[in-house]
Amino acid sequence: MSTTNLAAFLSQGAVDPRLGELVLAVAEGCVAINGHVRRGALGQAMGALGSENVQGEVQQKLDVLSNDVLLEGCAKATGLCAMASEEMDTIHPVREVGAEGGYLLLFDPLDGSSNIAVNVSIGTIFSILPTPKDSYGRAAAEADFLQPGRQQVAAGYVVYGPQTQMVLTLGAGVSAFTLDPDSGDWVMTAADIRIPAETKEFAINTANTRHWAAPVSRYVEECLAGVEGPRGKDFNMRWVASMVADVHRVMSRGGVFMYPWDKREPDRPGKLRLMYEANPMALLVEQAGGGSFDGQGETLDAKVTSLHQRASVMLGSAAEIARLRAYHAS
Ligand code: AHM
Ligand code: MG
Repeated sequence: MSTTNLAAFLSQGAVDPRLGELVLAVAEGCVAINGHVRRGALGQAMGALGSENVQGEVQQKLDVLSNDVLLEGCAKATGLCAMASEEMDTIHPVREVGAEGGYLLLFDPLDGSSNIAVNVSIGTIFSILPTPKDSYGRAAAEADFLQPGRQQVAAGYVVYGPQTQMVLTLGAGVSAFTLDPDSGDWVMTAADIRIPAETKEFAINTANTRHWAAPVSRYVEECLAGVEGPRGKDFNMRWVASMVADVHRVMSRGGVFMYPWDKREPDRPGKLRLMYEANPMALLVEQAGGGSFDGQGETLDAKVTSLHQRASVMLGSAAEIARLRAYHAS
């Protein structure tokens, strides 16, 4: 096991020091969030707030607390120009974009909110975009954020599970860091993570079976048919209902994670949000040799029209995503 810590990893030659500083600020914020998560009912962070976010979801105390931690902690990163979050209607400006450009940070501060009360793994998801050239010398605007996921210069998540781990890409491979509870250091515990191409596991909320589109139904039915079916092997189904935990399992041992479009709200592309859920996860999965698909094309190429845009999400092992893509095409 390597003992490279996150700060040393980020200070390697090719990484822009201001990007490294920003990722470290996110990581520090996540240490603070981790503290609140670990204290649970012993602290002040459990329960609902009574307010709703821009998506009309009831906010938990931990959602808002985590958002505040990241807003305050990341603002000190000198290259950061503005932030956006699942929990805020509009962007949070930090400083004007300098002559050499800067960064935009997006996050879902506390993913898997429905699992807070039941002590099941939850997480933080983040995405970092460059400021567009035409923003240099002025304050960043919301329109500056509306870049396809392909433009991300970094993406990651932290899972608050039995261990607290950060999985990170700077656009060239994926590494994992485990938070050492004694030293408070993020210690590199996996480098060049590769998602196995083949799998026997899928993750989807099967309570929505009757609402699915035909290609998704076909895919799941074939998995369920097991060794007697067209796949010729038995599958396992897993659904934590925290995207971070479900994607972390895919990262660790392969599989496919789906929250696809369904017929409940035909005009809504999906439940999950493109910019701070689907895109960062899609970049991580792609960098680990997997694939992503939104029912039409690759998630990372999806056109972005609004900050809180929803997306149909299918990601994981390359062969499974290719199969889902083929089913959607036929
Ligand atoms: P959140 O960001 O408000 O926590 O919502 C996103 C979560 C994902 O983590 C998870 O995959 C999904 O919602 C679970 O949805 P459902 O309860 O419909 O299964
Ligand atoms: Mg979320």
